[in-house]
Amino acid sequence: MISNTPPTRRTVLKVTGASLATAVVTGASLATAVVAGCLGDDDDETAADTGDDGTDTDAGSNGIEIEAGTEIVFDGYTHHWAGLEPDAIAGDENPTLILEEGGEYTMEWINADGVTHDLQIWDESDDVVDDLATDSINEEGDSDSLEFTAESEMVTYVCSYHVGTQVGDLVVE
Ligand SMILES: [Cu+2]
Repeated sequence: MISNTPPTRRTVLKVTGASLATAVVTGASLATAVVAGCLGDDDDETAADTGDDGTDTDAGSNGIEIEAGTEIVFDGYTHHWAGLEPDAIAGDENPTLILEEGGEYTMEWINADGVTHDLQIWDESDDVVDDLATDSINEEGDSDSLEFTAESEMVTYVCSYHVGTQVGDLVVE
């Protein structure tokens, strides 16, 4: 579809927008990611821009911005965290969450399969941040939650029993 777009004025406008890396992330929509991706085909200048934004574009296509003060809720399954709330993550498996640094959040999980799980927030060394770890729960339907202030060192939310499957990324910015 982008091939129908004259690479003139529109491109200039888009490049201006894309230069705000946060704009891509803020959009957090597939449409934004597609626009950013297509920019790379237009000319060298925009290709360089897109290169800079490569990781942001990926985060934007997968990551979901969550406003401070939001209660985030997951169903905990052995094979993934299933988003329940807010609506933006409903039905998503292990969604990447983009949080506001310094913002207060609640993250709740519900045992959805009767297997033992917990919920922990890890830094890049796979260490628990600020003792943010719930109890282990093996009763289906039981839940626990964490309340925390988003910090940049937080990089994953994970079940310590199923670190290979039940893990999602946190982007704090
Ligand atoms: Cu688990």
